[in-house]
Amino acid sequence: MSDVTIIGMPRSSLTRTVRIACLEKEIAFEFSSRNVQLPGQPATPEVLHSNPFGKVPVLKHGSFILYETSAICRYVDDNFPGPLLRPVDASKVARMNQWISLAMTRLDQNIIRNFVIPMVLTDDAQRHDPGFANQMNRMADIIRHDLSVLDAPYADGWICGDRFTIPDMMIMPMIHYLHAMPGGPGMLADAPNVEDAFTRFKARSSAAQTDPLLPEKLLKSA
Ligand SMILES: N[C@@H](CCC(=O)N[C@@H](CS)C(=O)NCC(=O)O)C(=O)O
Repeated sequence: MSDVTIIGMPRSSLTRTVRIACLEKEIAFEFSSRNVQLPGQPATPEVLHSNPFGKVPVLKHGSFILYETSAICRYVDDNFPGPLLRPVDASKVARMNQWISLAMTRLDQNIIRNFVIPMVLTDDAQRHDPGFANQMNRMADIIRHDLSVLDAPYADGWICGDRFTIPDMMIMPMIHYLHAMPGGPGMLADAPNVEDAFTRFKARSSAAQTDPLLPEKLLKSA
């Protein structure tokens, strides 16, 4: 039995990020969604016990408990043998940290919180409300801008060059959700290097093993 457990929700993109990090690092771990709140529900006592902010993912390694996606990914990379999830050169590590920060503070907000989640949670009547449509169009413009910025570094394969690193593990699950939304494939078509990276991401074993398997109903409703 492994002494590493990832606690989270199968459809949480950040939980997926840390599961991908563990798979890419080739470490044995358990994934547990037991007693984790359903989306939109208050945090459960079990989650609050591990993270007083009530969020997932959480990593447990023996008696060590860690929350915050970027901290977990770096811990996994730094504390276990296995393939490096970061570049080697110091300036490239600094660049990777830039992308990690951007993924966590901007892309997660713009793509997941301010576009995907409202699109999925809004019912048909609200979705056709002009105010909501305008807001989503504004977000789509911001996301198009963000993708255009990412497109340049992705010309090298992944965001930090030819190695699949931690920010890719954050960004690609977000792109997976974006791609499932109305207008998403069009936004990606305008960022062909990001689109190409997404195609290669889907072919990775770590991506297949963590696929959120979005139900047809959810996609149709979006
Ligand atoms: N800053 C945190 C954010 C974690 C977060 O917002 N997780 C979401 C799932 S992706 C969550 O726990 N949502 C459940 C809730 O808010 O009750 C991190 O980087 O891990």
